[in-house]
Amino acid sequence: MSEARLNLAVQKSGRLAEGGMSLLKRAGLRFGYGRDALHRRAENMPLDLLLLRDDDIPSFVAGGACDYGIVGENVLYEAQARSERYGGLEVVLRLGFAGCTLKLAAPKDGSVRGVEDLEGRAVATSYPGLTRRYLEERGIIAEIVEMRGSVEVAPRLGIADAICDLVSTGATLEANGLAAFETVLESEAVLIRRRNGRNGPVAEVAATLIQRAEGVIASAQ
Ligand code: PRT
Ligand code: ZN
Repeated sequence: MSEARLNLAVQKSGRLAEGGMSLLKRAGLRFGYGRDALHRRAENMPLDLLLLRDDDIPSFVAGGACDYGIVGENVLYEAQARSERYGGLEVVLRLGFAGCTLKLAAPKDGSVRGVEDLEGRAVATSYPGLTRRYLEERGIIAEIVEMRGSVEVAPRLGIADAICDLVSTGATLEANGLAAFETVLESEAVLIRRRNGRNGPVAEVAATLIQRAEGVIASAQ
């Protein structure tokens, strides 16, 4: 019955989806259809995938709807910075893909060159929890402007003096005349779970999955 199957949350589509599915397949899992578009059923292990927006994965795991999840550290730590609800989540394994860095950046030709220049200024970001905490720890009081996307256009439009956004190649910053001056967080895809998750057969399935994933990651290095 479904009670004895492990529920694993993965991103439905996006930068984590491909790497996540590839890892699971290299770990030997074969997937068929699930009972609806949200689910996929492993054919050779008692495991079901839930296909979700990455931002929803910490909620599903914290709430118990999923036992494990694959998510970026940026999304996990932002959730934890915002709410105590996520305090019971832990990283089981770093997965070695979807690497990126959350960085503070500002217009190349402007007056913001370092964190201390942000005092009394506005910072646009999709990561208000991590950004606020980073600045507060350094004694900087700045206005945080929360944006869901296109954060890099905020300085040009006069909405903010700086941004705090994910960077991988740096091309987006460059194209918008921005330069990074501080690293807030190094991130990669991780496997997460609740600290007090289900025991019994489901925990045994999880242990097998983790062992196989470790093997795949080690052989890729
Ligand atoms: O629909 P859903 O909500 O699930 O997906 P999404 O659009 O929120 O996420 P997606 O698929 O874009 O990213 C998922 C995860 O991939 C992120 O949470 C990170 O953990 C990781 N990741 C790795 C990145 C990047 N690299 C990245 N470069 N996520 C976003 N970016 C964006 C960044 O925000 C900026 O706009 O790419 C741009 C910068 O890239 P460069 O190469 O120009 O520096
Ligand atoms: Zn998202």
